[in-house]
Amino acid sequence: MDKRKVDENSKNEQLEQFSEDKEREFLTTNQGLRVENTDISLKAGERGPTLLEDFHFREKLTHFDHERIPERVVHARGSGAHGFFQVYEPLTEYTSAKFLQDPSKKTPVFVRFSTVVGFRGSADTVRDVRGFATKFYTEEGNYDIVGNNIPVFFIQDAMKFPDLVHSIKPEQDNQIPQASAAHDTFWDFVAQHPENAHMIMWLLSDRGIPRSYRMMQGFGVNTFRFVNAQGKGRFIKFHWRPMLGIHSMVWDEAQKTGGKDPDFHRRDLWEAIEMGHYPEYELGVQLLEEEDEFNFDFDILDPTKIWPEEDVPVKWIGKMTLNRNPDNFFAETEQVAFCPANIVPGIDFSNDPLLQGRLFSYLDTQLIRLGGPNFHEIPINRPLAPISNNQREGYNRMTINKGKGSYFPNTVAGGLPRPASAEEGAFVHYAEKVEGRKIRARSEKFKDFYSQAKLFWNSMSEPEKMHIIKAFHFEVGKVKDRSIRQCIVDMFNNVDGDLAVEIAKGVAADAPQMKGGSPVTKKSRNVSQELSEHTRKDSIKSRKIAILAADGYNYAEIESVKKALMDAGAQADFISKFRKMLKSSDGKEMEVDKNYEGAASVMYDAIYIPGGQESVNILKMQGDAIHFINEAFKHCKPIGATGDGVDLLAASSIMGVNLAEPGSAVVTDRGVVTVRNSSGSNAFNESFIAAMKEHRHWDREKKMQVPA
Ligand code: HDE
Repeated sequence: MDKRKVDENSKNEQLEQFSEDKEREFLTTNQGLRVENTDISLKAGERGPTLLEDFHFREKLTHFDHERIPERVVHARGSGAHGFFQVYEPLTEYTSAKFLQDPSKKTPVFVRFSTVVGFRGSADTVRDVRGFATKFYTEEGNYDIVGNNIPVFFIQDAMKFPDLVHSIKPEQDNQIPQASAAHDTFWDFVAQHPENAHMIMWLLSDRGIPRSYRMMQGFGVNTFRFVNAQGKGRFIKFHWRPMLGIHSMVWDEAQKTGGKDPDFHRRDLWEAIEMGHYPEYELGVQLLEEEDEFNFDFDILDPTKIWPEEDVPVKWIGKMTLNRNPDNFFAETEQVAFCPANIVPGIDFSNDPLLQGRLFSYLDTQLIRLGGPNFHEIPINRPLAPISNNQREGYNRMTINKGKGSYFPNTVAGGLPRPASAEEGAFVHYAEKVEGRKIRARSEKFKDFYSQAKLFWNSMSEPEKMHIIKAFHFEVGKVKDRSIRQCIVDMFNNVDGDLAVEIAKGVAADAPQMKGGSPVTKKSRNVSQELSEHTRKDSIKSRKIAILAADGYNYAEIESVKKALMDAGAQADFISKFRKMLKSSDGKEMEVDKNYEGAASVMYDAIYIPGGQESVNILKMQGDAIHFINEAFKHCKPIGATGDGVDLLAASSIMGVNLAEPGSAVVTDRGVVTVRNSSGSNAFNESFIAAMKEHRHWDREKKMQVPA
């Protein structure tokens, strides 16, 4: 009988054993000694030298001096959350993994989202791949899906990872730029590795600047296997899709947010969980029969390729809910150690050469980062399944192994612990038949670098294409070496000739001498973020709205709009020049949440301007208010105005958009929703909320530039 049991609360209960919030009355040393003073060091006389004898002073400083551990070599900047995972139906046909059998079972999880390139203190909103790593604390041991928000990778073989990372990190002479790929060494690397082409298309698309960790997909990237109890294996790829849909920022916004609120994604995740808007993601798998391994025009082991969903549909198998913020960032989010080799029976690896290298690298990196081989004993990393083996000692060993048995086989401990059989729950490697010569090579199909890059390009909507071209202009435009810029234009001419011409225009390079391009004409719907069926636009839950007003605003209008937004699960901040009580035209008072110094349009998903003649007249004279509106417009965000508030829009730089006339019904034009007489009117609220569900109104971008 397998006595291992796990439920939704198991991990929290385990963590609780290591948590400390009691016995806090007196300050003590690490030896438990109560101290009488922790502010002034022990000295020989009031003005004399500090004494070595002051053990409390020395302990306090020594501990402080050692507080830092090395940051992750990649994915240093991250944010974590606890939650649980529940499978929709038993997956017995495909896998024997126990946490995928019982829909009533809730398996605890810890997720860490991250950027890749930036240092630990870098901004969240940079253009980058996002990490999406999940640790499932299953009854059979920890299982980790260490994925990204982009389904392919830069390189095909783990051997190249150090080269890739060295090239994209800040340059080695001056450590510039921070958290950015926009520099010579990275694009030099790209130009010399055509296998990057597909990944670059994804990275320069809107996927590289997600609106929120709660609104991005996740992918296992590498090919894995499901193996059922009968030993039948199938190739799989993992997918996560957020229940809030997939949404992004615009580039100008992402850059400004990096300055105004570098913790934007961390705060967003934290606040959503605190408010009870628990982020949810469905887990899916693409399943491929072994007999179909060679039926594709790409190699299914190549991590620079997707399996188009039209060819291999995703089966959605369960849902993850993140419902608890960590208690201590360092103890949990910083010390959590993920590893793609953390596996359970029923799931297995493939020969994907990137994955094979990853299986080695993660454990190796923890040895230095977490200071030795016992990091599995750190509370966040402890499995819920009991650990029992003959590994001993090492830095920071916590477990007190009793008795004399520390080897196998033994007689001194009754021969225990002993290996288990498959029936007893042991992991038995999938008995894949492998033969070959020792060579440094990869299969022929790995060398098709451009077909899927073209598939990606074909699948983009018009706004998405424009964003990608602009991203090339930004990234490659920053490259100083002309020959590298030219190489990039020539490289992407192999993807699409028109794209190459457009890139060349913005980066001081020559258009290709002859327009080239891959002949692929196929599209794949879900590759596009805008057109994807996973991009849901059915809710404004947890979205943030800025209400701009000054003394003399129309109280009734604000109340009506605010209530409608709250009812729909959104939040509103009242913003004005000063943080104070603002008086409405009819003498009511409302407290300002943020002043213009502390708030910016980039922190909000939409803005609303209420009426009130006096308020609008004041705002018209405030550059900050006008800038707020222009910038939100430029970033394609929904803007609503009622009553005299419409006059403020007219006074801004927004042009070419229809605004409501006195007496007219609600007007919605490119996400700008206006009405002149709205007190108590639901029509405005409904239209404004509908505009917000769209997230962004890209049709503004083409012609309507505003100075902001
Ligand atoms: Fe990682 N990666 N990686 N990676 N990776 C690390 O492990 C590595 C790759 C990913 O929140 C490191 O603990 C190699 C692909 C995530 O803690 C390190 C290769 C994917 C995280 C490492 C890859 C990822 C890491 C650094 C190429 C998506 C952060 C710190 C073969 C499927 C996990 C650490 C967290 C972290 C190695 C490529 C995802 C050095 C050698 C592909 C989400 O071990």
